[in-house]
Amino acid sequence: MSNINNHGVSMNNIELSPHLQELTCEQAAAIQGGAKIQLFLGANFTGKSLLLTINKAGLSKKLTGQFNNSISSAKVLSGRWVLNTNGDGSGLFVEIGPRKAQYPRFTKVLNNTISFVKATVA
Ligand SMILES: [Ca+2]
Repeated sequence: MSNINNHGVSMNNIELSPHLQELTCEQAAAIQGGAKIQLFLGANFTGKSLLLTINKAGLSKKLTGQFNNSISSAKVLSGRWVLNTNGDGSGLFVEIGPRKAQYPRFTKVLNNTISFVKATVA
């Protein structure tokens, strides 16, 4: 976790509020109370959604039922997350976050394929 701030910006569009800029990712997430993500069945944050909260980095959840292989957009509310296409945490993946970031439309290989989510920073 010590090198988290050396990660480059990936596919996200991060907006930092001025009072948070001096905090590390871990500190900011702790203040907000764990890692939170909202997963949507439809693009542009439409359809049924699943709100997940993980309070410890490294913990994960396998998506089941209607949410397995059906996610098309996501909002990271806090923390940093890895989304995988296989239910065992393998396969293609994308790392999103930290903190607030919105992904209105997953790209082709990630759309309707996500089966596993893990908080890498809680
Ligand atoms: Ca899958």
